[in-house]
Amino acid sequence: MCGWAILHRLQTPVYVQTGEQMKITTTEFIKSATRPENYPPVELPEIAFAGRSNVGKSSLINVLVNRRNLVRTSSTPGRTQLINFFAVNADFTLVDLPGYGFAKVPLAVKKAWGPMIRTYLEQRETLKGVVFILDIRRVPGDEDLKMLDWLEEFEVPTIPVITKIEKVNRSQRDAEPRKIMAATGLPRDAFSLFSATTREGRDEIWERIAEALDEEDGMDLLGADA
Ligand SMILES: Nc1nc2c(ncn2[C@@H]2O[C@H](COP(=O)(O)OP(=O)(O)OP(=O)(O)O)[C@@H](O)[C@H]2O)c(=O)[nH]1
Ligand SMILES: [Mg+2]
Repeated sequence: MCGWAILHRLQTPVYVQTGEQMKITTTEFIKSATRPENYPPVELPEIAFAGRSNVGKSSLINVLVNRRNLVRTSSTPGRTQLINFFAVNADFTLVDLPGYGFAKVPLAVKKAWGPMIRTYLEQRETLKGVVFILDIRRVPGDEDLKMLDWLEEFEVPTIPVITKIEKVNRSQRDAEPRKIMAATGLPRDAFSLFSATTREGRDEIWERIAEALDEEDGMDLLGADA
């Protein structure tokens, strides 16, 4: 009985708790990196967060792990220019990717961004999925679409999230995502709606992350209608 329980535990990854709430016991900053040789060792499965500068990537991570300031958020867009790795429950890694699209970032930084992100998406063996974040009040731009192309090209399972939803009224909550669907070509059900202010959508995003971490069940949304 006891042996079976242990075997069962070994076969069921502890981070997969679909239908239950994800329990966060520890969250820890591991390191920052720009190049593969500086990434943390290939050990834990990983979920990265991508989106335009100031869209709310760091805020989303903080809400997920119930920490006010694990990841630095900022009203000055373009502050995060490194790939930041965080370990959760010593079980899996969350990665805050530098944002794109901020006009005032120096040209050299802008030029470095593309190869840095492309290389990460292409080469990171432990990457199980990317939470791709869009602002409900903004029609996706060229850089958002380029990011989606890369995710598709490298076959990274993608969890599209529309954030800052508390900023708009009920009717815009229906209307705005339609513009986002038209621009990205993704269906309405592909998107989870989220607000870092009200924490709405948090549990659903955790469920989708758990699914992506569990490789077998992970769903490649972008490839779904191919
Ligand atoms: N109203 C509202 N504000 C939000 C929400 N999410 C983030 N913000 C605010 O948006 C600003 C940017 O948030 P960050 O989480 O720092 O955004 P980021 O995507 O990490 O930005 P960079 O690191 O510069 O790429 C901050 O002032 C946040 O407080 C949200 O759901 N609702
Ligand atoms: Mg940030």
